[in-house]
Amino acid sequence: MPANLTPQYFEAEQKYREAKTPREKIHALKAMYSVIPKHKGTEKLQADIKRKISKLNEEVEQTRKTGRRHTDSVKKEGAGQVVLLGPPNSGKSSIVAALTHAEPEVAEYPFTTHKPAPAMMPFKDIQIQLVDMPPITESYYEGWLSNIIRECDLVLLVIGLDEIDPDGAVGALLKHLEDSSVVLAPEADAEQDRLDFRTVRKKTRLIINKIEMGGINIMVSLLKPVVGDIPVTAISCSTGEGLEELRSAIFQWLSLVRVYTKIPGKHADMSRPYVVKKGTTIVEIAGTIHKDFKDNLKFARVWGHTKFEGQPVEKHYELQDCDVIELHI
Ligand SMILES: Nc1nc2c(ncn2[C@@H]2O[C@H](COP(=O)(O)OP(=O)(O)O)[C@@H](O)[C@H]2O)c(=O)[nH]1
Ligand SMILES: [Mg+2]
Repeated sequence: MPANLTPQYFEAEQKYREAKTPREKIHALKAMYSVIPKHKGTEKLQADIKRKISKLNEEVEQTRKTGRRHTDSVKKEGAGQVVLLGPPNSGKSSIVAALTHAEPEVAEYPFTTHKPAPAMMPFKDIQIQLVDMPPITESYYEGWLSNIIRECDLVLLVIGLDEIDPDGAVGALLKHLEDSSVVLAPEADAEQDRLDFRTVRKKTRLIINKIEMGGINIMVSLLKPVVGDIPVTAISCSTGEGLEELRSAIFQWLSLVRVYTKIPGKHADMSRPYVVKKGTTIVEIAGTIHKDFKDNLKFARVWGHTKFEGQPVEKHYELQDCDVIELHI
């Protein structure tokens, strides 16, 4: 029986042939499997793909156990994980040094940072994790970087005003990521659109560093064709300009709200907020506070963004930043 393979299949197969790391190969094989016409004529091929995937999975697992790789993930801590990407010397480590208490190596020679380095950025009463990453250039990219980017909540794409070939450098970076099925975009995919072996879109902001050097407008117009609608923020780690604004912007970009709880008749506990995604409702947060609360929530009162202090709200009230909530079970 003829296989009748489609152009999509051959395209996916081509990607498989080009894939370098086991993870990239698994990814490409999954894509092949998803587009292969499912009928008797392709049964052997389907089985073959599945066999290859499971063999590669074993390989990845083995490497993970023996720990030959740097790391394929950075343990998430705090309210959100933000990954800094860019060509060498753009100022990624300088930003992390300025916004956290970490002391990453900052140097004028490239490739100072060669493994992901997480550090905590304080913002008001919460902490956000920044992950300093090795640089990405046309000729330098390691597949494991994309595994980390895949998991993060926000990407900061950092470029310095002294970059000689900014559109080339950013273009090369985006190309490497796209080859690993990661697309940098103004907004992430909606959760329900995200499929296992589909490309992920990561929410990204372009950070132009070293603005005290001048020439920001030219830089923006050079980068526009490459980054499209990704919004731009300008800073200088040398003068400190824009750094505190960047700190709060990161919180805004993560779309988080801080919520405090209060027991009836007592003062609110302002020591430690719950941090949840914007759009989370009161019944959803009740479920995270205690699993029984979700089903037994009678009503709630809110201090903060409601019209009246302590106003009773319905279960689907969307929490706002700094709301104080009192759950009645
Ligand atoms: N003029 C200027 N130099 C900067 C600024 N931020 C960082 N640098 C310098 O740029 C070089 C590379 O910085 P680094 O943070 O190591 O870049 P990374 O390779 O992206 O981590 C260092 O010499 C820094 O001192 C800035 O705002 N203005
Ligand atoms: Mg660095």
